[in-house]
Parts: sequence; structure tokens; C-alpha cells
Amino acid sequence: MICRKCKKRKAVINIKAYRLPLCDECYPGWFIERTKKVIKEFSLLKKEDRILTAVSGGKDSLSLWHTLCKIGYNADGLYIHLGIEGYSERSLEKCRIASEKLNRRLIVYNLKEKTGKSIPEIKDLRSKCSTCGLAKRYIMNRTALEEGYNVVATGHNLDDECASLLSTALRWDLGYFGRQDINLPEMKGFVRKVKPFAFFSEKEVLTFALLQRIDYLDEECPYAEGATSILYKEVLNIIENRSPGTKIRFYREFLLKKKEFEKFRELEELRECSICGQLTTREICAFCKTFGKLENRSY
Ligand code: Q46
Ligand code: ZN
Repeated sequence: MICRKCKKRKAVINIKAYRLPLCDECYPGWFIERTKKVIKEFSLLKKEDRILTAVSGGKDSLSLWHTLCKIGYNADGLYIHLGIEGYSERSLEKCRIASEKLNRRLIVYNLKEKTGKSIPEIKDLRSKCSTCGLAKRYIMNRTALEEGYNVVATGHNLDDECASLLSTALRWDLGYFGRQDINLPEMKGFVRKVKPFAFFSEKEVLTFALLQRIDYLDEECPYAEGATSILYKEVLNIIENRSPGTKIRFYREFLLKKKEFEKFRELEELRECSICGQLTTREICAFCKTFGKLENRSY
């Protein structure tokens, strides 16, 4: 197949949703332009924003950091060291390499050093991944507030977003639909959170990372094994292969209809956590409850 853009070179990827075959030279430019369009369409970022990019060492987050810097945004990185033996060190190393290459600051938050507990040491009432997700959301927001960033960008891709929607739909958790968004606006005590890669499939990000020679960790977190999200992604890919464009339609239509789900959200009043001072609906926030004391201090 020949590249649709230059009409000369052999295509390395065929983006079936747009019926668009592209070669190794034309693809990265298309990818960056598409990111800019999504940022503009959903008002994700402004030139003057101070962006904290959540990086894990994987292809999605490092490609996002790389792309934001390439477009010219003021984007630093935040790595959360979860204390997972071997895996955390290897992924941190990839983030350090990216930070040097991009010449941008990398903030490292070490969970064990800050709270005395790593993810493997937590006696979970919930699953490992939901405790980890809770910790990551808290740390991203708190670090952004304390370090003067007004927006957090994450590398969630279309497969992540659709798997999450499917999971919510299977539970009929209508209130949760109201909380998922490509652009979660700023609220008192919470910075804006954006997902500029939410319209790229995992394969599209992977192709970009490979062509741009982004040095990422090609290894899953050991706790990812058996996660239901992997099953949902497989199911969605079977549908996508039979009917290209399904995932994009599923996600886009959700964003258009999202407002209708907001009435199902239980809006509880927020107050300051009596330990850390971050806003929560309870006396003590879920992070402090799980990880114990973390005083209200800068780090
Ligand atoms: S890092 Fe954390 Fe993931 Fe590992 S423990 Fe689960 S949620 S799988 S993105
Ligand atoms: Zn707290």
C-alpha cells in the first residue's frame, strides 16, 4: 500500500478509521497535527499553561510528553515511584532519559519515602490497581497544586477510554459516566486534567513511539496481568476489526452525550481532609486513610 500523503513511499500504517495509509516519514507529522486538532477542538491546553505530564516510562505517556514539548508547550514530567521491585526502577530510568533528552524537569514522587508504604506493601481492601489509581490521582493533583502547575496531562489513549466506558456501561454506573472526560475542568482544590491522546488507538501511539525512537519501557506492570480492562480492550478490538471506526464513534458520541449523565452524579460537599488538607467528601481523605499520615507540608 502506498502512502496517501506523499504518494511515493510504502505505508507503514493504515489508519482504518480514516482509510488513511501513511509512510514512516509522513506519519509522525500527521500524528502531531492530529494532536493539535484534538487540543483545539476540546480546548484542552493554552499556550500559557504550565503542564505537568504524568509519565510512567511507557510508550503513551512518554510519547505525550515528547509531543507536547515538540508542539511548544511548557510541559514538565511527574513520575510516581510505586515501589514495585525492578519495574519501578526500570520505568524511572526511561523517564530520566526522556527528561534529559527533552531538557525538561522531572519530578519524582517516591511513595515509600513519602508515606512509608509502597504499592506492594499495601494491605488492600480494594484491588491493587484501584488503590494505585487512587494514589496516582491524589499525587498528581497535589503535586500540581504545590508546584504551581495549572493542568495535568495524562497519556490515556482511545483503547483506555473505550475500555473504561465499556466497564462503566456493564455496571450501569451512570454517575461514573459523568466523571469521565477528555477535559476535566478545574474546580476549587483540583487542577484541570486533560487527555490529548484520547482519540489515538494504542497501535497509533505505538507506531509514533517507534518511528520517533522514543526510549520507553516495553514491559507491563506485574499487577496488570489479568486486569479486566485487558479483556475489554480485546473485545473492542474484535468489534473494531469487523467495523473500523467503532471505537472513535463510541467515544465521540459519549463526549457529545456526556452532559446527560451529570445529573446522576452525587455531588457531595467538599471539605478539607483533617490530615493533609486536600479537599475530600469525608473527614479523612481516601489517600490518608490508605497510606496513613502525610502531613500538610510541601515536598
Ligand atoms: S501501575 Fe498501578 Fe497500573 Fe500497576 S498497580 Fe495496577 S494501576 S497495573 S496503570
Ligand atoms: Zn488527606
